[in-house]
Amino acid sequence: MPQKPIVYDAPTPERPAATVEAIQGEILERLIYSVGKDPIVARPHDWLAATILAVRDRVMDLWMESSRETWRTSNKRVYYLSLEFLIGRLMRDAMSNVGLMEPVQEALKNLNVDLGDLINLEPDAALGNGGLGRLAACFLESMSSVKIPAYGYGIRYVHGLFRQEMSEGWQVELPEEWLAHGNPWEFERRESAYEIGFGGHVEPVTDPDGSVRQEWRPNDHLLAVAFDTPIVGWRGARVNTLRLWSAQPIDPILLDKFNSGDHIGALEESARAEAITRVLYPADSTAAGQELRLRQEFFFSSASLQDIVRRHLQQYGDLGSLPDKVAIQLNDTHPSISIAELMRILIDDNGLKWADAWKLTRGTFGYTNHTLLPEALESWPVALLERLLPRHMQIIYQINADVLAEARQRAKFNDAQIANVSLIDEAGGRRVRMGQLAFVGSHSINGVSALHTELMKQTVFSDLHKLYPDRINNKTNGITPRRWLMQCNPALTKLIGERIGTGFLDDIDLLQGLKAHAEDPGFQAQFAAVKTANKQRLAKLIKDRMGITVSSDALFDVQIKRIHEYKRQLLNIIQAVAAYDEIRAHPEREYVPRVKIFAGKAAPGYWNAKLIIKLINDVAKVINHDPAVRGLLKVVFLPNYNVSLAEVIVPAADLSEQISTAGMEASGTGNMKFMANGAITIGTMDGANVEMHKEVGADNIVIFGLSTEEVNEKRAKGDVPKDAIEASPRLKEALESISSGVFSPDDPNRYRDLIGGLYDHDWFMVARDFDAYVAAQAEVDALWNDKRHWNAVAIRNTASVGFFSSDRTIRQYAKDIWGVGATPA
Ligand code: B1N
Repeated sequence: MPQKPIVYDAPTPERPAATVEAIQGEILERLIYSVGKDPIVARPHDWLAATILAVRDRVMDLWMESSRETWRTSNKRVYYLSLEFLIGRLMRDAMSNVGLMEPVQEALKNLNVDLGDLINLEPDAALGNGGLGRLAACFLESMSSVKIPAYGYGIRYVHGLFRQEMSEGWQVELPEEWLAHGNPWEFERRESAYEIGFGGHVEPVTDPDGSVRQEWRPNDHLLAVAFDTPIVGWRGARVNTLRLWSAQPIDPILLDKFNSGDHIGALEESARAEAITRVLYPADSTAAGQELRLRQEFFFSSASLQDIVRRHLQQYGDLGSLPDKVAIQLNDTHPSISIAELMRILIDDNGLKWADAWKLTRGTFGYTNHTLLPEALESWPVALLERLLPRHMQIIYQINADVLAEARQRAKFNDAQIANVSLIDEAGGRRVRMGQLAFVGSHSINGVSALHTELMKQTVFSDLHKLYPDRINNKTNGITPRRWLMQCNPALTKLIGERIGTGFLDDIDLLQGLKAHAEDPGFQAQFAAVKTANKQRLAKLIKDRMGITVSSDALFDVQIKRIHEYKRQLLNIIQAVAAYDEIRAHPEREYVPRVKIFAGKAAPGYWNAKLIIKLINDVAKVINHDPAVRGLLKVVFLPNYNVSLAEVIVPAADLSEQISTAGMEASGTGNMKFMANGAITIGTMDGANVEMHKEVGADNIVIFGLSTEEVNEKRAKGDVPKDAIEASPRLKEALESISSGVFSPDDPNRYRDLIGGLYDHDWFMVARDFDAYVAAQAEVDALWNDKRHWNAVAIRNTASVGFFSSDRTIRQYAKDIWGVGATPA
């Protein structure tokens, strides 16, 4: 018997104003009644949990109000599907966005607890690898801030991105344990569970009316259970939901096996199911390729789609209005099997006709591409899809047949073009190309910077772009200024407020007002003093963690990001070696004291990336201990880079290294964080650097190196790097010292192949860009020596960051792709 729903429409009980007293009472109440601890014996983790719960209660009020409003107004909802959400800590973000920082701090002080200590105790939610996952986290915060009804959908990995430790300079990966102390932010929703199938076969079934339809009979089932986390926007504008799926067995224990004595076998199903959401794949900008990864992708796509369709039917009762009420954004191709899954749900489960289902599907999906690197473009063997998702494979074949017919008939494509747009890659074992699937199943395909979007049109999607010329559009990435300026740099935020008023907190473009003060010596001195204090904090962290003393008077030169050959940490460290050689060869010259700071993780299977980490550490050991250097140069590799470490490093940076090979970094978002915090960028004309150059002006950024066209030309011509090396004695000397073992006396051949690659092909143009990079660094030195000029440029960077707010990005998605309202800028 279905139960009559209980309708309760009274408002949430009023909560007292957030005074220190009230908050103090609420924290104590949570400590006693939710954590179950007496204040006398409570340990730091208990206080953390109690504080989060008290903050969460206040967020809950807004959360209820937000979801009620969406039901009431029938506004369109946005669903952001992403295999990664690199959120970091949540407590400070939530407190700051709802204006609880001060009362909580005071309340805790009265209870003899330091808020700063608690903040540092909260584990990072590291459910992402790098930029793509962090972008999803910034977008969630912005969607709440500009009042878009939105849900993030992803996976609740038990283990987020691995913890990185160093063993004699080598990266070692250890499991990450963010859930070890429980997670007070999340709500388990046992009632929101969906069955997910794999394998089996497809059967035609005849309906009573005589029509035949396909039915998928999976032979392997498990459950997706929802865990919800509230995401609160700036000034509590709105609270949206991040819904993460956890895999659980349908039968937690197989009793017949247990009873027959097979105690391990009885748990087999449980272990197999839970394996799906156990760990995040640690590959960034490469396709993982294993079956478990495809299972993860389908698992969370299917659960999300079932949830979306259920909610839509519950509210509207029919699926014809799907594109009017639902926008689904695919964060790269990882969730793109969703397109086939929605088709299956519409046709097989709900009886729609193919053509109608296809129209609804395309009207609903948008796809964001984040990389053009060939090794990152996902494709799955047809045989694997046939085995795991036989019905989806059928649907993909049918979609492909339709697209190819259209390409031949309407666009008169030739065979090469047909092969290009086909969803099936026939070269070397048949594979399904997920990029092509995502493209044809979406009404909008966007790149993440102006340059990247142009390159999409010219390269991977050139023929699909010819077939559907109005689909590709650009949405340059952004970062949330709340986390990446206000929260991570409160001193700078305060200073800016004193100078131009606090309006910029709500309208980031008002930062432009700082330009008028860029040359003001008084303001410069204050700006520089904030930077110095941030540098002292980082210097202390470096001392505490690494035992290395660095001076906050030195130029802090920072490259923090995933380790990848195209990002060219190698170029940076070779320049350090060249600078080291020069200091020793010419002790009489004047040098700008520098600290080169690196941090970043390497994919566990990416040998050259791991070797580059080892090289940085080997070089650091030699340079940092050589008295001839006289402290003019230090090299530091900070282990275990994550969001929280970035929040300390970014505000302390003088120089931001954004030096990828032109054409290879889709956007970059670290570049924007540094800009906000008044670091000057040294970078190539790549990704969003191009737009930063435009926004801040050529005089306020140091650009060097080959352009995308020049890189392509050199690659096409088979130009030899040897000439560049022979022409640069500095480079030659540095390369020879590295490859001959000067920095690796214990294993002189360690870097022979790595450096050999530069002589051999130099795919990433390290040798070809070297002299230009050295010249650009000399420009940086000259700027540093003219402190008034330096400070003016730094201030202009902060002043120009407005365009790179993720609020701007999200408003553009809302208007151009999703067709939903947002609060105006
Ligand atoms: O996405 C970021 C961009 O700012 C970066 O330039 C881009 O490199 C990054 C497979 C990726 N692209 N592709 C990935 C991540 C994980 C994975 O398993 C690919 N990450 C990016 C945000 O747009």
